Formats: sequence, structure tokens, C-alpha cells
Amino acid sequence: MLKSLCTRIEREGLVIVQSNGGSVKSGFWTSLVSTFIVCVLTMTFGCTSRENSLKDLMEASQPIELKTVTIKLSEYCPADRKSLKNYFVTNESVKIRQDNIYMDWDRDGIDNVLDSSTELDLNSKIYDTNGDGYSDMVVYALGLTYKQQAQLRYCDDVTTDFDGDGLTDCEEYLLHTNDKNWDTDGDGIPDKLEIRMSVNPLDVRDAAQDTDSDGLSNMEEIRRGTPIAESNTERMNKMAWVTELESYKNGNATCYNLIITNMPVLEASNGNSIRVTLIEEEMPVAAGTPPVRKMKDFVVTVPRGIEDKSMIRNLFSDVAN
Ligand SMILES: [Ca+2]
Ligand SMILES: [Ca+2]
Ligand SMILES: [Ca+2]
Ligand SMILES: [Ca+2]
Repeated sequence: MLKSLCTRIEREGLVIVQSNGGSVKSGFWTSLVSTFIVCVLTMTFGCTSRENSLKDLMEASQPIELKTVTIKLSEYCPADRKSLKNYFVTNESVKIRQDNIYMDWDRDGIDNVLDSSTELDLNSKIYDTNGDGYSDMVVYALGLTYKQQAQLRYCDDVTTDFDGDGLTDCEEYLLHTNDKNWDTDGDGIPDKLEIRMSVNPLDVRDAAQDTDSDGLSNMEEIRRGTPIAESNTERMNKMAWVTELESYKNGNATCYNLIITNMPVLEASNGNSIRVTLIEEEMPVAAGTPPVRKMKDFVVTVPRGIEDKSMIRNLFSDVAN
């Protein structure tokens, strides 16, 4: 009885906060009242509903005081016979949707509000809530709830990711993607990023399409972090990050600096994880063999409490993942 009461209060608190997410002032007071109610219940009745539920609520209901940072990654020089073909930048700790920006504490591609919603009933602090080897993102992409994932096949190796695309081989089996190829459909977007951004890793055409008819192709939206199925508002465009690649000559080699501006950061206790994925093409030694494309990841963690408009400088060689 008490447990169900606590759970109901928590959920209703989250729903209230979600509905006021666009207003800094109302979001603050709502979160304060919601947190107070849960605190009183916890102290009075000794509620033990969900682990970390109070922390979840507090992080999910933080008023949005959007800060942005600039990140400069310098001196990327592809080796002989290799050339840089494409790149992606993702803040794995946030999701931009519904004219707002939400924290994704566990970086599973599902923001805290959606993770904790009654629809999904997942834990916003755990990448794989039930520890079965399938991340919450993959469970969500398959259209399953927390309870329904008990139907999934047993995964006997929860760590192997042969092609390094961020999806384990077990997950790729369920998604029907190729666990030996980071870009199953060959559209240039890594399989995990397609799942995270709700495009189809089995459809080569979708990268060039403009699903929401807002003038930005799905590929462009993925590079900026905006949703592919919601026409971008002016507010969403202001939250989107901007990337620029500078090239320069170093002897005969072409090298690069990557500048990321307007990167939004939220006050996650584990910082904001900025993942840079570079796509390289390698020319084969033997004539007549097609070039091979490979992806490389670099991660910059922006610490909690960083000042607005900060500049972070790093060498690519110092942040290799
Ligand atoms: Ca999450
Ligand atoms: Ca793959
Ligand atoms: Ca695709
Ligand atoms: Ca679009």
C-alpha cells in the first residue's frame, strides 16, 4: 500500500515537472514542491519504492539553466593511405526533443524523463536496467517495456562489440544489424547512432531524407543533435551544437582541428559526455580492392559545474577512446 502510494507520487511528480519543462520559473517551483512531497513521505512512512528514486526525481526535474561550451580538438592527422571522410559529434548526456532539452544521466539514449515514465518504467541511472545485456535504448527501439524484455533471448556475452559501433553483438542480433560492420546499411551513419537518433540502421536511404520536412536532412539533424521526426523550432535550433572542421597541411599530410561551438551542457553529476566519431577511409595496398571505412571514437567529458561559455581545448591524441 505504502509502496504503491510512494510510486504514484513519484510518477505524478515527474509528470508535473515534464509538463512544465519549458518554463524555468514554474519548473523550479514545481520541482521544489515535488521534491518536498517525496521527502515528507519518505521520512513519514519510510517509503522504499525505487532505488535512487529521489535522486532521479531531483535530476530529472532540475530547472533548465542552459549553459554552452566551446570544445576545440586539435591535430588529427590520418596515417598514410587514410583520409577523413566524415565525422559526428554527440552529447550523450542530453536529448533535444519536444522544444526542450532533457538530461540523459546514464547516456543510454533515453532521457531521464522518458526513462522514468510510467510508459517505460526504466531506471534513469542504469544503462541496462535489468542487467540482461540489452541496453535500455535497444529495448526501447524494439518497442518493449521493462517487463516485456524478459521475453528476449539469453545473451551469453554482454561485453563483446566486435565492430566497435557501440552496440554489443547480442544487441546487433536482435536489431538484425551486422555485428561485423559498424554501418550495416552503408549510409555513413554508425549503427548505434542510427538507433539513438531513431533512424533505421537497415535503410540506406534515410540519411539523405528529411523525415520532418524542416529543411534539414536526417544526416544534418544527427550532426546537430536535433530530432529527425519533429520539425525544428527556433528554440531547438538554438540548442543545437555547431561543428566546424579546419584543415591544414603538415608536410604532405592533411591534418584537422575540430571546433564545436554552442554545445549545450546540463548539470549531470557525472558530467556531460561528448563523443566525437571520425570516419576514415583507408586505401588498400592491392590494386582493385575497394577502400575500407573505419570509425574512431574520442570522448571529452565536460565536468559538472563548468562555467557558461567555457572553452575546452584538447589534442585528439589526449582523448583517444
Ligand atoms: Ca537514460
Ligand atoms: Ca554493427
Ligand atoms: Ca540508415
Ligand atoms: Ca529534418
